[in-house]
Amino acid sequence: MDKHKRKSEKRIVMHVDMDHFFTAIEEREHPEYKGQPVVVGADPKDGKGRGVVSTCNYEARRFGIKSGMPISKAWKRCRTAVFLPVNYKLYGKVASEIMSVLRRFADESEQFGIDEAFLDVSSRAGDFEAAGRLAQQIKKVIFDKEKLTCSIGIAPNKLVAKIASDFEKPDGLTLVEDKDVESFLSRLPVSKLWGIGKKTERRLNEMGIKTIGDLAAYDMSILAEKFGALGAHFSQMAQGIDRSPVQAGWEAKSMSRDVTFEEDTSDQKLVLETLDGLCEELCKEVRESNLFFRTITVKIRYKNFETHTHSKTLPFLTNRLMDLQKAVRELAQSFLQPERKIRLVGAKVSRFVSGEKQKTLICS
Ligand code: TTP
Ligand code: MG
Repeated sequence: MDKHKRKSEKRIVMHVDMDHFFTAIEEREHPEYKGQPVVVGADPKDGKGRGVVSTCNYEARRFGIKSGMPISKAWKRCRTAVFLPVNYKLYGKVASEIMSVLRRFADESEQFGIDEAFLDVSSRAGDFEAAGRLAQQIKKVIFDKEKLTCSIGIAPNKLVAKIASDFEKPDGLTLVEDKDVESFLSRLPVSKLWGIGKKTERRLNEMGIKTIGDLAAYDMSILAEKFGALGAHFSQMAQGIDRSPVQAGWEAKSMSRDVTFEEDTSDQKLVLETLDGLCEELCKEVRESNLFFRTITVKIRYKNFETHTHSKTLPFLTNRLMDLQKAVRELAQSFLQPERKIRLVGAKVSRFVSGEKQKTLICS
């Protein structure tokens, strides 16, 4: 009992995140690109290209290029960059090799995105010093095996570990022990916290809350008044409190595909058929990963860049194309307006469970 209690009080969680993942793999495969700005994403077509940047290396980031930016804008910022198409198959293969290495180093592991994972190393490491040594070892094994660097954050929970892994990127290692959580978080902007996006950040800034320290010190009852149940959650996060477990079986947080049309379109048939195609690609990826999903999201970006998403959670887990296409078409119908031209459509699946876990769910 005592032992249990100690263990749950003193958690040591690592967050491992690969550095500029897609472009790092491209540089590894093509050493001649090293040192040059490299961008992976849609075809820039001399500034006329549609679609977005998936990622870029740190040399390209110096020109202000970043993930999600229109590829035409990236091209204007650095015309001499090496622009490459996305090679999902290769990146997926490298990611699964890295994940299998990481699993060996953890009591529990949880893949959280294509290039990131949480590792619970509480009993493996015992204390932060040993966890630091373990992290160095992980970095070395990944580099020796894959010739890729990663950044690691070590903290008492997932929330702080994830912020820590981003703190000294690239090739970083940041340890935040229990006693340092408050001072580590206090000067960082509130946008570093999970779920605080641009809109919420603006609202908080208007209330005079800029840093996580400001948020931690803010009157909880006012936060609850302004943000409802989320208010208390924000306050907890700001104090560095997060009890969510590192949970094996819940693999990548989501898988998505999107397409930017060559020309903005109001052709509803084309939009729906394009979504059908995206569903096929997604389903293939989900099945190859031995996963099942429940939540489906459709994204539509209109000509003026106004972007809407609609989601639906099914009452069952599935990986059937039919279920996905039906849900996606239903969700898309609510966006389609004959007079509005569409620039981009996307489909995403989330709330995964792995095939292994699905079996236990069915049996139990
Ligand atoms: P990230 O880990 O967010 O980014 P990164 O690894 O490229 O760079 P960093 O060193 O800052 O971690 O995402 C992992 C991969 O996911 C990234 O290489 C490309 C892909 N990705 C997209 O395709 N679109 C996006 O908007 C983002 C953020 C990532
Ligand atoms: Mg990364």
